[in-house]
Amino acid sequence: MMCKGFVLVAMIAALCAGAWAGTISGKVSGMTGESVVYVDTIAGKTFPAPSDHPVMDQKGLLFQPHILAVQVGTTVDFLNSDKVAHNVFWSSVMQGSKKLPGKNLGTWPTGEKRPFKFDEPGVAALLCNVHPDMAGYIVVSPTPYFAKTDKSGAYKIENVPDGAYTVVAWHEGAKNSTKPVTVSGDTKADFTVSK
Ligand SMILES: [Cu+2]
Repeated sequence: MMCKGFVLVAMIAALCAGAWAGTISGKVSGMTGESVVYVDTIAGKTFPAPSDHPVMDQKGLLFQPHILAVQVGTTVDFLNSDKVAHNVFWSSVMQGSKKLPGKNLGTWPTGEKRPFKFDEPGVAALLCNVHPDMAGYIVVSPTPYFAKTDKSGAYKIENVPDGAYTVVAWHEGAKNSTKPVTVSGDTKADFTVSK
């Protein structure tokens, strides 16, 4: 009796989980390389800031990774793994066409890292004033529902509650591509980006 009851509860739980949690997957095409796809701000919803600190490294005279996607509220640790001093600055944070102030974190030697908390969604184009060729991006998603594509443009965002959203595809040097997506279980959304 108890055993049957447990099985029933487990089945209901499994059915409910299937109905509530979906994925958004698809492909970003039009320009080559990685993009970031994220669910835009959801009216009336906020999310607790993540406690993990992803690292943006400066290594081999490159920002690594070239593109780092994080949820709003995340503290990023900027690390210098090179033998030379590096600087980190961004001249603005772009929210679509809206420009928020930038930041200069300063210049520091090998092995040291400096944290910075990204409190606003948007995109920070990272530069180093010691090495003008260095460039990287922090893409700050307003929601926890985001993913970086692979090099072919394929992406998958997991654990998105069923519902209607605006989904944005960001690509370096392109205009944002935005579309409404209604998530119900496994949902497909493809994007085309252009300059
Ligand atoms: Cu540098």
